[in-house]
Amino acid sequence: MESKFIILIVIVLGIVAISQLARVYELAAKLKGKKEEDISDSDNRMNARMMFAFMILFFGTVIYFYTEYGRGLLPEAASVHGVEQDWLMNLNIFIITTVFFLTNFLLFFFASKYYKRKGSKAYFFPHDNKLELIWTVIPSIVLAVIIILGLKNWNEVTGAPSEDAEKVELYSKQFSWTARYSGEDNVLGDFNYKLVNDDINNPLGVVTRVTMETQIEALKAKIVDEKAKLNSDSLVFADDIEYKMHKKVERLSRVVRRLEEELASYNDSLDIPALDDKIVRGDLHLKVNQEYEFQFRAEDVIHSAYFPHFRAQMNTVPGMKTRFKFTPTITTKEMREKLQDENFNYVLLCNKICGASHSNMYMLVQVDDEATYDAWIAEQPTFKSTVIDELNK
Ligand SMILES: [Cu+2]
Repeated sequence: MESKFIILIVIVLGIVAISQLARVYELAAKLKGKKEEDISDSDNRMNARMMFAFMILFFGTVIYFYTEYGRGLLPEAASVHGVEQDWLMNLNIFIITTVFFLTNFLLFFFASKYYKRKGSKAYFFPHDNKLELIWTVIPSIVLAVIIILGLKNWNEVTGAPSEDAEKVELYSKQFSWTARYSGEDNVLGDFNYKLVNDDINNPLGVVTRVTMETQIEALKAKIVDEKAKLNSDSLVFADDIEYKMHKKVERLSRVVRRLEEELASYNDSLDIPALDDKIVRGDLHLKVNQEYEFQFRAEDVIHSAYFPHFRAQMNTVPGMKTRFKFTPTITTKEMREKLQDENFNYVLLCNKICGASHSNMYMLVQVDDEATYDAWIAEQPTFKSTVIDELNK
């Protein structure tokens, strides 16, 4: 830290010293009666050589950073589409790097080779249709290829899943992820944000008759509570607080009314898909070579579900469902061996700055072989056993 600070000071002072020297040089030239536009051949030659030296330094720095920081990139893609995506990324880097070296070489090489010499005259070259055509058409074709390949890859991630894709919901809120597996039937139970209630262990607002009934009772109790405070003789509130409390009672009453309407026309068969759902708050387990379709929801603000090792990312948005699919291809154990890192773990990160504790919003992801996964999922309790049976007691 300290040494960095000293280096910074040295650089700043160096720049100040150079600019002062240049100023002294200018003043000396003025005293000698030289005009600013009088540039000698030796000045031009000097500039030409500096152009060439700068090019070498510039290229050297770029190569250094490519090799130094190229090693910090992610390990090989651990999903089917991720391999293709990496190929596409490498193609882009290859094109960008080639064009970068080519154009910058021409720029600095020409500037250093064709500097002004005494008696030489610039060649008048205002326009050439052929050249214009070449540098418009070639980049257009290259761009079109990149964009078409990119769209193809995007469609693979967001397209319709195959029949045997397993459905998993990922629910985001400040500042955690909760997963819901769809269970034996591979159908996620319906949800309603009005039913989100941590007290009855229904953090995702899963819809069943009993969760609706319980939530209506809970909200009614809240309303009674709030009204009691408002009508109490011993409590006095400031006007604005009293206004807010009235508003809250109105809002809660509205929610209760809507839920009661929904309950009146509720069909009990809608309970069935929810019963075998499994809510998981610890690590997210995935089976290797199994296609997954993820459904995302957000409770509060926009978050983003980012699986860097599977090359997948999707925003999670309050009030709507988003989705994508991928197939993991390398188990955690295999990846640990490949990287020779005992502690390696796949992760699901939040990739939107969503608030104060954003950096803590992640979930470890375990990619298991079939037997390990099957044993794990069998141990996870169902929504029926953790919530429904409790509420029905
Ligand atoms: Cu977040």
